[in-house]
Amino acid sequence: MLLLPLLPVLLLCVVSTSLSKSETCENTLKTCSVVACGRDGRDGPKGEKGDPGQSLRGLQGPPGKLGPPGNVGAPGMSGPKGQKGDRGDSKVLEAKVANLEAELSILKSELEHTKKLHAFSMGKKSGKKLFVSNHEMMPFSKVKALCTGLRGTVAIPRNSEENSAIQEVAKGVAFLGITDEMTEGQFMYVTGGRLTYNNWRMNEPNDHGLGEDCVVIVENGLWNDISCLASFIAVCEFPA
Ligand code: MAN
Ligand code: CA
Ligand code: CA
Repeated sequence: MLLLPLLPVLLLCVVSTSLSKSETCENTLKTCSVVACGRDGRDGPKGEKGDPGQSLRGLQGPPGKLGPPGNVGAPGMSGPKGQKGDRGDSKVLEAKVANLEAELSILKSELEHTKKLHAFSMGKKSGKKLFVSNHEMMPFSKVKALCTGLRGTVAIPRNSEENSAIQEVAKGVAFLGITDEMTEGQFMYVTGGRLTYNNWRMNEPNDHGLGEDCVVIVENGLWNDISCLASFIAVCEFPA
């Protein structure tokens, strides 16, 4: 029904196509709205890339790593001016030094005098060691610490005279600065070196019981080896 009005045009197209074989389909399309041409042509070339799409953006990612530290800044401004100092008068300073030296000289001679008086009061004999005791009983380690703290050492008799002096000062059983803690049976001075004088009691040293590595001077001035952990009178010695 609808084709009816187009019938003359269709007829014309079929006629013109059959009349000229060289006439292209393209040209035919210019003149004809409906065409009955030859077979389908090949695919055309690929078209240009299209514009980006309009779909939703993805979620924002996590922050990036901390960048490297910046350069050191320029030095700050200098601070305010300080208060005016004392007058650097060298004459005043020289006088102060002279006064201090004079005072020091007096103090030195006073100290020497005090030391002499003190030694005399302690019964110190000229050219002889000084043995001192507070008559306190304590283990050997405490005696050592006490004497070194007083810039002295534990009493050591190097001869019978010193042995008697220690015996008199101690007025009881006292530790001597002698042990065989290093090598059993080899008694040494705490200040170093092997014994050059001894006054052992008969049958001593015997390293009795669990062992005895310290030495005491007993009331009659004789020596006995004894436990270092037992407590006896502390006697310290100070140089002659
Ligand atoms: C006795 C003797 C000593 C020993 C003491 C220990 O007096 O065997 O040699 O040191 O006991 O207490
Ligand atoms: Ca011993
Ligand atoms: Ca003993």
